Amino acid sequence: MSRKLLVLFLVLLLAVMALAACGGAKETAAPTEAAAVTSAPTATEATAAQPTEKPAMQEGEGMLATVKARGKIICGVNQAVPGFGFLQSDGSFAGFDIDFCKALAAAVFGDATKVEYRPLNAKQRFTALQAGEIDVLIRNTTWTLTRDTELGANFAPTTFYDGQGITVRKDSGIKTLQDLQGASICVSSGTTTELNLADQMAANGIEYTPVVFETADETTGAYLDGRCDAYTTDKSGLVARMSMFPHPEEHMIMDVTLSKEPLGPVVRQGDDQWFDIVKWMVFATFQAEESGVTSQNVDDMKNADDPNVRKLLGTEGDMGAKLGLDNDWAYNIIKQVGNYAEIYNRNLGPDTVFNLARGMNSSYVDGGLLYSPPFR
Ligand SMILES: N[C@@H](CCC(=O)N[C@@H](CS)C(=O)NCC(=O)O)C(=O)O
Repeated sequence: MSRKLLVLFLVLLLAVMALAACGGAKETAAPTEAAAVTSAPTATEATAAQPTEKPAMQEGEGMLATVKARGKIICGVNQAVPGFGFLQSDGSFAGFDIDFCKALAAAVFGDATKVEYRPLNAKQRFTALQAGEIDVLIRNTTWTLTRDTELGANFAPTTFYDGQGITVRKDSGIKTLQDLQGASICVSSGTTTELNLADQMAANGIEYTPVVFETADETTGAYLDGRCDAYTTDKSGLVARMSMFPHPEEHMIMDVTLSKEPLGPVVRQGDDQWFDIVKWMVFATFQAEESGVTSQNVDDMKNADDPNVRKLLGTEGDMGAKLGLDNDWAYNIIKQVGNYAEIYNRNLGPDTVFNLARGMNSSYVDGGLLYSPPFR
């Protein structure tokens, strides 16, 4: 097959896949192998940022080399969830997930600003990842077996342990799942949310009508317009979106959790070095919190006696070189973006409108689930 024909074939294949993804609850995306080495345009590009000088993935080249040659990381993000991934009125992106994009840039370039953000809705994200349009997806994405296998994704450590919840109007009288018998429920397509809802309602024998939309704006807009009795997504998303409601005090998050939603960064399968870099970028933020290293004291901590801290910060050993990075990669993350607690508090902590309790998202030393393997 000539190159032209091959490109045409891939474009058609991706277009068909994108259409299929719009169809229903089952999650679909292009086969990884065909898509991973091409930068052929897909349905996602209509809403994505302008094409970059260099596509995300070059054939026969590792991701780290590709990213370094380009001079920035292309991070697939959310633009509609305040506190996590949000496009602000000045055109900049902010949030917990956004800070992990910055941390990756700090690790790779020693400069947290070297990021291009690609806003993606739920359905677009895996196609964009597989097509090589983004280097990493950091967008309230749940780790599931299907995504880890059939969707050709590799999941870095969970950065936010979440669960699915339901928002209703306080005056609706709805309190339990059973109260949703016969209700209409607004939900976003291409999400675990849509699938969990179907499973949980069926398991509990509750008849309901899903009212499905592509974006958070449409989903919450329909709920606020009274087209649904309830609105469901990750609890983090419920809190985040409620902060945008005209009258948040009229709504409440029900005391039910429909699922486990471990959220974290995702890369394409097929590049172990890049996967390692993204994993250890996350671990560096966990370890820094555990060891008491912050953006404020990181310079002094370089001279700490603790061998773990010395290795983390590159005073001792060659941890960076093992990842293909400079030895001050983790120092740069902590100095420029902060440890996990700093990232959490900046975006979601007591001084924000969200004021989310750390709960499971605490270090294991504080009874939470965040645990870094040893830096050695
Ligand atoms: N964590 C779930 C849900 C993630 C998700 O995309 N949630 C929607 C509902 S709030 C969202 O963020 N939408 C933002 C948008 O695309 O406008 C998943 O990975 O499937």
